[in-house]
Amino acid sequence: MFKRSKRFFLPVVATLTISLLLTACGGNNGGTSNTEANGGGSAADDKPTYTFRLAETHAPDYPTTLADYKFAELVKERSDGRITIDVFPSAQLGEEKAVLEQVQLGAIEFTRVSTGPMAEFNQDFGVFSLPYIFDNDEHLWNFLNGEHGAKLLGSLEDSRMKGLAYYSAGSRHFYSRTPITSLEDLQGLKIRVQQNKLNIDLMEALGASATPMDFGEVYSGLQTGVIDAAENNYPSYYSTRHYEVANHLILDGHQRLPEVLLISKMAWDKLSDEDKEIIEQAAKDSVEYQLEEWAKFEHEAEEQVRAAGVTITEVDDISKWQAAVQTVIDEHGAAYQEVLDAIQSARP
Ligand code: GTR
Repeated sequence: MFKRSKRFFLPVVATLTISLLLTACGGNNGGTSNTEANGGGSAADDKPTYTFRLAETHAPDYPTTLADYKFAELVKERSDGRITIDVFPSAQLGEEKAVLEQVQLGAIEFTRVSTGPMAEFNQDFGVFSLPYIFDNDEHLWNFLNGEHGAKLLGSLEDSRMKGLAYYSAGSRHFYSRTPITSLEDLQGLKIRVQQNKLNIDLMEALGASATPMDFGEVYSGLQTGVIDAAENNYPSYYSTRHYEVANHLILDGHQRLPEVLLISKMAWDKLSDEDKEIIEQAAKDSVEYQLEEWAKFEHEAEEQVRAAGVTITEVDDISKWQAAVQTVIDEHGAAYQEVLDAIQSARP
């Protein structure tokens, strides 16, 4: 597994900022400068060629990154080589929140992100951050594959993005530097959360306090004690090596946040119907592959952290945890009532 590196992240961000400024100062007006540079009918049959960028926070061998590569490969193949999507893993183009801002501006064309930080860009996506609303992956996928899952992806157009597909991310659990074997052990802990306001209320309801922080800062945050704990799924816990610095895990499964593959609306609006169809279909066709890779890696990640000696506690009675966070549902649930009803009826 690769440990996320920030070494070449700063120069990339600086370059991006400069090119954004140049764009704002009267360069091309679309933000998809590669598109402009390479487009415009260079091919014999007068179809445009494009080179796009896709930002991914995870390491090159992580299941979402593998799916990004698969997606890019399908697009290349089906466009007869006209559309190239270069995948930039390991947060080379920035952390998720910064990337989403750039996607809105059209400076980055594609990204794969978690629905956690998406909530700050499109309130509808906040529903996924509500605690304990899905029983298992089957429940989640029944919902995602239904009418409301598609509607949510569609709603991204209001946020200057276009949702292409969901990927799997299992469920999230707490892990800490200090032993956590019960809800009581969470009391008073400083817990890193994804940048999303709902998470702040959620941590408070559990008796802890939330520290929003970029994903790439969590390892050192745990190592130096800036935070006591964090939460994520098995694959992220393993891939980032957070288990080395926070080796107590409690399997409460408070959130099941799917991942989203999306394109900037600015890039999308410039595409021909034929190219839109190629991209949408390739995204859909990459899902099965992601699910397979996810299942394999989730299993491997669990085995590896167990082998590394992490203390793992199963929660016998989750109703106590659910009762503790009922205030969050009471406070935020009304805004999502229709979707929550759909989630309820997607229960297998
Ligand atoms: C992971 C997710 C990442 C990132 C991360 C986080 O599960 O795949 O995209 O959002 O969580 O906690 O920041």
